[in-house]
Amino acid sequence: MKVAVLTGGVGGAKFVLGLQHCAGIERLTAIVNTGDDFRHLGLHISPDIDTLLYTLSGQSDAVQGWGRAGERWAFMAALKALGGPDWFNLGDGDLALHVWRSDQLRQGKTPSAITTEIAECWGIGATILPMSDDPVATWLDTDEGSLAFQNYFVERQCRPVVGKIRFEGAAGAKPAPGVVAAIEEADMVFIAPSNPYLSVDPLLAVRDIATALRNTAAPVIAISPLVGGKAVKGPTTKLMSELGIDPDNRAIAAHYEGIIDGMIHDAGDAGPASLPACATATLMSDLSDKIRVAQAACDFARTLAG
Ligand code: FO1
Repeated sequence: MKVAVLTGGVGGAKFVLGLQHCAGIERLTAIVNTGDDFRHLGLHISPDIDTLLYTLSGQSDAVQGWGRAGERWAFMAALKALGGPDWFNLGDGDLALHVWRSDQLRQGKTPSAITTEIAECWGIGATILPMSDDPVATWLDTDEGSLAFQNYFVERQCRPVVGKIRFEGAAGAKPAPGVVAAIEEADMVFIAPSNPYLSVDPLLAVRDIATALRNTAAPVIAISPLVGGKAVKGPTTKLMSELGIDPDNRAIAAHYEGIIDGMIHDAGDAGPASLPACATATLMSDLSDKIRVAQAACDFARTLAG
């Protein structure tokens, strides 16, 4: 079975880890949001790609979700002592990845080629593809002005009230090599339980990705990020309220209309009435939860496959 999954952020990475352990998947391709990417201290940082690389290679900080387990922080302490910016935390080991990626980019390699090399180096079986090798940047128009994603998310801790979300560069961005083929060849496609508006919409803003999803004969299933009416982590429901959207699964299904054929949602929440849905416990605390949710998603997708 060939599986493609669109993902971004910590919740998405957990689901992809579950898929990586599911029986019967011979090819797994994760297509990852790069709207969160930014330049910081002269380095190119690609947080959602790195969260997935760390998670799938067993190196992630399980409590934090992002960054590496057992990280050291000598660089940040030295940076702070210099009066440098300390709102974005770069662990010593994590820093090596940003320095390496930035150097490879300067030498003319593409983000997708660099990601493939790192995934191979760390023994990751799944294919990890940035959504595009072209720059796309998520911006939020807020009551504090226009903020780049990481300034909104990390520096301002999602406190500003959001009026509009923009994906700069998306209109002219091409999918990275392999992205469209992974969707076209997949037997099932998943949209991971990532924030629909911040983590998945940048992917859908790349026209050829949205077209491939609309045209595929394979079932496309979204896993709702809501558990008990709230996102496990992050600002999903706060954002939905600010954008005038009811924070429930019906609204998320409507948001993905024309893209998805079904939804997996938490058993504690009402499902959407507009399309086939499967209720299960979707909280993914340990590895067995992640595998169980991923397996439920595969089983449900099979029931929808033509
Ligand atoms: N998230 C935070 O909330 N605070 C941080 O200081 C932080 C640092 C960081 C460093 C490297 C990296 O790859 C990710 C990091 N993240 C941090 C997570 C990141 O901001 C992600 O964009 C979000 O988790 C949304 O997906």
